Amino acid sequence: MDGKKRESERHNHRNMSRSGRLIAQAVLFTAALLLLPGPAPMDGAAQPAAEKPYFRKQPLPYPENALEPYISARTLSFHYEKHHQGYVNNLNKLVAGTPLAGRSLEEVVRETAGRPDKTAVFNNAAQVWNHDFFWQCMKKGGGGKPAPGKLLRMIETSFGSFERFANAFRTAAASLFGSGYTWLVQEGDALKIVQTSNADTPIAHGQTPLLTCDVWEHSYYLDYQNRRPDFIGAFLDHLVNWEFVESRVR
Ligand code: MN3
Repeated sequence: MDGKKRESERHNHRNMSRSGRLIAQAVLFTAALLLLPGPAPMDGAAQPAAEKPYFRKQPLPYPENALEPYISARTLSFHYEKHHQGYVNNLNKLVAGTPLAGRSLEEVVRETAGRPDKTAVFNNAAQVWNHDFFWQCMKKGGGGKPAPGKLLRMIETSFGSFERFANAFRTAAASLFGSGYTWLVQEGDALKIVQTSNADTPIAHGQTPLLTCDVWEHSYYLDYQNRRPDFIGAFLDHLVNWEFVESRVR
C-alpha cells in the first residue's frame, strides 16, 4: 500500500464521518420539526405582520346616499372608499415595522409635521385624519345657522355676525388655490377661518379644528364639475352638522 492509497482511505474516512454528522443533523432537524406547533388556524387573524392594518378610517356617520342631492352617493362612495381608503392603505405601508405603527393617528400627524424625511407619512396620516373629521362635519338636513348657544355667540363675537362668518368662509373656500381645506378653528377664545393646502391640517399647528370643507376636486367634481362655489354653498346651506361643530368648542 503506497502513500497515495493511504491518503485516499483517510479521505474516504473523513467523508464518511461528515456524512454521518449530516445524517445525525437531519434526524435532529426532523425531530425538531415534529415538535413544532402546527400551522395557525385560518381564521383571518393570522396575517403577515406587514399587512396588519395599524390604522383604519372611521366609519361614515351616515349612509353613502344620506347627503343627496347635495353630495351624490357616487361622489361619497368614491371619496370614502377609494380616496380616503387609499390614504389609509398608503399610511399602513409606510409605518409598517417602524415605531410610528404603535402611535395614535394624531400623534403620527404631529410627530411627522414639518419633517422633510417624513413627508409621505405626514401627507397620508393627515389626509386620514382630515377625512375622518370632514365626514363628521356634515349630516342629512344640516346647514343654515347654528342654534342659539355658545358656538353662535363665539361666531358673532369673532366675525360680527353669522352672515359675515358664512361669507368669509365661502370666499376662503372658493379662493383656495389648488387642493386643500377651509377650516373654522379655535385659538384660545377666538374663532378663525384658515385655509390649508394639500394634506396640511390645523392639528399640526396647535389649532383646534371645529369645521372643515374639503375642496379637493375629488370632493365635488362628479356633482359640480368646475362649480366649486356651488358645492361650498350647498355645504353651508344644507350639510354642516352644527351640533358636531359645537361639541368641538373648548
Ligand atoms: Mn378628500
